[in-house]
Amino acid sequence: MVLSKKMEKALNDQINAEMYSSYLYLSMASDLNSKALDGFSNWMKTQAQEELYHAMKLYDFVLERGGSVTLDAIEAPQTEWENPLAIFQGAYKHELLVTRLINNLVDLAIKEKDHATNNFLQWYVKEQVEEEASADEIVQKLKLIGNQGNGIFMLDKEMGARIPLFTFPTDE
Ligand code: OFO
Repeated sequence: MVLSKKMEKALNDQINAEMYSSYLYLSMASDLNSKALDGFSNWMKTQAQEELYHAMKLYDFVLERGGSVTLDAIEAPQTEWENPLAIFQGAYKHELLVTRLINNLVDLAIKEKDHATNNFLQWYVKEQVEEEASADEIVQKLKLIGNQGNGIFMLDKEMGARIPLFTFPTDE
């Protein structure tokens, strides 16, 4: 069964949303870096890589189902935030929005009786539970320790240990 035009458009929109997530997190990573929080920045940069992976998974699925990928402009993200807590609150809020988008896609797949797309999207449903939880966990920790002092130094170290999904040859 080939993708319906409506489903194809909705999946294309989701590719754009995931690319935007990647942009947003890259922008947050840059701001964290300028706040001398290299570990937080590393965590966020890795998150941006994950979003690119989410987009590429959709991209491959659309093509596999005989659809076409039409890339749209990616909105420019915010560039500066007040403090790390504001950044992670923003990331958490953004993930809540992405969960709503994924749920809408599932609703459409069910409405269209497109079982293959519904099955494919379940990976994202599960992933969103993790995405929300990991952003919220950092928000809660930042609320406990505040935006400066020893606590943030320790947490920055912990977040610096997150291993990137991929590295570039120039990194070696
Ligand atoms: Fe793609 O999960 Fe975050 O946005």
